Amino acid sequence: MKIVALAGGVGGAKLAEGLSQVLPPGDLTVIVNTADDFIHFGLHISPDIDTVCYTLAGIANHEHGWGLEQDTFHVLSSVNNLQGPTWFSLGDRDIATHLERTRRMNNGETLSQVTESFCQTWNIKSKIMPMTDQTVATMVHTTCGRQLSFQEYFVKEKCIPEVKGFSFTGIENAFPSPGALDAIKSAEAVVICPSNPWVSIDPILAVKGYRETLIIPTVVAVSPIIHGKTIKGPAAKMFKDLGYEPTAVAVALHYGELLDGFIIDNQDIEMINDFPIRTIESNIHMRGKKDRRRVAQLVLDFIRNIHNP
Ligand code: FO1
Repeated sequence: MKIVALAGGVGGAKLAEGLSQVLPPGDLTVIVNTADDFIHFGLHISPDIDTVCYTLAGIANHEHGWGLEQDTFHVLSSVNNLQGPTWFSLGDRDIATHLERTRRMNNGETLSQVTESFCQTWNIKSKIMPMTDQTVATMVHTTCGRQLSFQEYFVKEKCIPEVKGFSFTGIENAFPSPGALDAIKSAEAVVICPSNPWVSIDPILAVKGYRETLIIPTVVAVSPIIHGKTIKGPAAKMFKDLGYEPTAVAVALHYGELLDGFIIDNQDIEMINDFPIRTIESNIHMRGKKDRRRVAQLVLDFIRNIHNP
């Protein structure tokens, strides 16, 4: 069963890894948000691409969800001694990824090409592709009138400023990565991972071509909100800041007509009749590898059920 997953960082990576466990090698394509990418110390950092790759390669830091397992922070500590910026924690081995990515991109390789090559090195069997090879940057507009780059908002300011909206700089000149639309057209289904709808999935959908192509396959989403909260990240706070109740229903309404099916947590069972589309409930909290496999299997069974009711 050929599946395309749309993913952001930690939550998306967990389900993508589960899907890679239950699907035959090569049947999974993960299209990853790159609007969190930024240049830091002159290095091209692609946090969500790296989180998805490290997770599928089994080398992600379990505690944080991002970065590499057992990494050290000697470079960051030396930068600190020199009074340089340390708000973004780059591990020593993680820095090698950014150095080599930047070197290759400065030599003319695209982010897709670099990602494909890194995936081969890390022995990742699924296809992981950036949403676009062009530069797109999420800007967070705050109620006090400031405009922050995503990592400034997320890491430096710890998601504290109240949000009034988002914009994606460069989106009008962005195109889907080579092969991304073909993967969607030939997929039996597209899975929207439990990633942040506002800043992980919306940037992907805003790249011209994706939304129109998603009309072709069956599209199912897994709720990133369980019982009014997100497992990780600011999605629930963003819904609140923007004037919505942070619920699984709000997520489904946000995606609207794009969806053919939706999966919510069993803690939200009381709202199961409030959804405008076919919805199932289960335990969707992914604490470890087994959970990711279980939720991925649930997603595939749901898709089969939509295809053969
Ligand atoms: N997130 C943090 O909250 N603090 C950090 O210092 C941090 C460093 C970092 C380094 C490399 C990387 O690939 C990701 C990193 N992240 C960090 C996570 C990242 O900023 C966010 O998870 C994503 O952008 C949101 O999906």
